[in-house]
Amino acid sequence: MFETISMIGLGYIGLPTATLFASRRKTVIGVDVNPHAVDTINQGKIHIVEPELDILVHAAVSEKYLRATLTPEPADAFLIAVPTPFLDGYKPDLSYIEASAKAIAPVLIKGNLVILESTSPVGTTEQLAQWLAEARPDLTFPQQAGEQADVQVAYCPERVLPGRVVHELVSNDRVIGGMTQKATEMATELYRIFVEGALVPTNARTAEMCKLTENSFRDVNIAFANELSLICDRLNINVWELISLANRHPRVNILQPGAGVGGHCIAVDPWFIVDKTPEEARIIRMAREINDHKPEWVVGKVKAAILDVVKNGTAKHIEDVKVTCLGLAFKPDIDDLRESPAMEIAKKICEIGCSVSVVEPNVSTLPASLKGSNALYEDIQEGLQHADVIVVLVKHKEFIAEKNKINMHGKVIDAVGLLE
Ligand code: SAJ
Repeated sequence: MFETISMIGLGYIGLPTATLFASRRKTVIGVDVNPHAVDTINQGKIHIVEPELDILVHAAVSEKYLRATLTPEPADAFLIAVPTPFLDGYKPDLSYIEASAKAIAPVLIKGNLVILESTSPVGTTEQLAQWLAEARPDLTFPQQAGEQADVQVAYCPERVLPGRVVHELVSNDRVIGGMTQKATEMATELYRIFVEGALVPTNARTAEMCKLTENSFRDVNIAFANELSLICDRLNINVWELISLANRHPRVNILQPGAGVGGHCIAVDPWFIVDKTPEEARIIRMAREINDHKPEWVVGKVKAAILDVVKNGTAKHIEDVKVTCLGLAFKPDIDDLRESPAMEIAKKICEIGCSVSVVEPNVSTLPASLKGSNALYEDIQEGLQHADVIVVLVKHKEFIAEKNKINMHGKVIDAVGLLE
């Protein structure tokens, strides 16, 4: 039934998904608005960093199962995996989904299946079907013709972890939320092509909420850990020891406090729930606020440590104090600096006017957003040398290896429990 599959959006989710269909000998047409991505993929290379993906893309392109293009072409199924960021005031921005709907509408034919994969506020799949119907009054869609619709529409979110995308796309269970029973059945058949995990049927709205719920659950739990870290600091208790003790209870499993919550998912998705139900989503909103406040709290600790150094006479002026930031990525052992609380903290430390050294073993130079600041890119040994204050922002394996050395230096503000 599905021989030609079109993937709209060839990013962190779209490209691996397209490639997995291609690896099962389906003809895949990948569509992206970025000419650089399209060219790179057509050369059998990748424009993103993800283990195993380069080999798969190379094979899929050279065997002619995968091809990238800027404009959609007819296919049996269309999957949309485009960004859904938020605008000012945490309002969801659905413009990429709308643009995708308008781009594929002209090539839709009777019997097609359209699947939305992008993380979206509840009701977006219905909105997508509406955009498609407006563009193609000659075809019927689920909101008009239900099971008999010419084009069926479903919501099927991914739940993969960056760094493990290829493996998790195949093995994770997947929620399949059709706007109709027919859409759910068609989407199940489609994903069965490469998914080995369970394909669990539901409706589109529940599937949309399920994705948001998973990431909000994690955000609320991290907020609990971050709040504990503030409470323990005030009460002079070691939060890492406290959590490890409490976690010995058979029904307690507290997550780890950190420098804040970064990435493009957990720090964004809960706002989609808050936006729809602001009065009810109280704990979800507060968790976001607690996690967003954590970088500022860490900066406050650094400021206090700098003043201590000046007061103790180790340095005469603030500009003579060397602060070393260990880690800039949004989580351990990756090179992704976007939406990173560690990065936000490093920038704010630069504004204090002290001398700043940044150590990030996963990148090779000072990141563009720190260029023009007083930050200096150093390796771990240089960074530790003459450091008056060390701020541990990410638990990279390179830092764990130097734990003892870090502990011996100056004043350490350990936001991630590296020294524990
Ligand atoms: N973090 C903590 N403490 C913890 C765990 C994480 O502070 O105990 C921080 C990390 O340092 C990082 C942030 O949270 O800054 C998010 O990292 P993460 O590893 O929890 O998650 P992501 O954003 O890489 O991926 C999440 C995953 N969702 C869940 O675990 C519920 C992934 O499965 C989703 O597919 C992904 O979001 C997504 O695309 O939505």
